[in-house]
Amino acid sequence: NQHNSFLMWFTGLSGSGKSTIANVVEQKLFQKGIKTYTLDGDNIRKGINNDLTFAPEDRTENIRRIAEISNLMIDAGVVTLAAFVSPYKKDRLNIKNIVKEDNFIEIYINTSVEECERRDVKGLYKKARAGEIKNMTGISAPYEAPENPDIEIKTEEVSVEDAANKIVEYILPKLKI
Ligand code: GGZ
Repeated sequence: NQHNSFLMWFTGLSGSGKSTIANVVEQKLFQKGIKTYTLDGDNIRKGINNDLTFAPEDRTENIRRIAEISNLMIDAGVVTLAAFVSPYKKDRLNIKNIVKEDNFIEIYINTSVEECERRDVKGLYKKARAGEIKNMTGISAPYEAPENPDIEIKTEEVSVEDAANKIVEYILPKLKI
């Protein structure tokens, strides 16, 4: 009952659906008896990275630390999911210098900024428009979309369930259970 472990990295705008899809993927892997853990803003930015802002250099450091933590989790045999905006191409590339490239799966949750702003689950886009939040990705800070992600999910066209199934089908052969 040993399996490979690796890092599934979800990138996309705030409100794009990264955590929602990651959580369903995790449920499906749990049903198969696979040990997983999800890193996201809730457990990282409120904890170990609570010293970091959304300025570009702090986002870079945020992603670097998350990659190092993910590397430890992989070492421990855990299939790791990470859901972070991670808007800079160079920061995402750097993950592959920390986690072995073969162990890194990039999943682009592609939701337009118009749709994220329409959903505005946390009211952050509204605050950004009002100038109450600086450096809001998609509004006042850039998002550099992946050019060659391993998986791309267009959430305006695909259901959460179908997206999660697509991701699970992609990774099952890599698990080599
Ligand atoms: C982007 C922000 C910002 C700004 C607060 N820009 O939808 P959420 O709330 O839960 O996800 C977003 C989260 C982004 O943190 P990350 O660690 O993923 O960002 S990065 O990878 O770029 O370091 C959003 C909230 O924090 N949030 N301010 N200005 N998202």
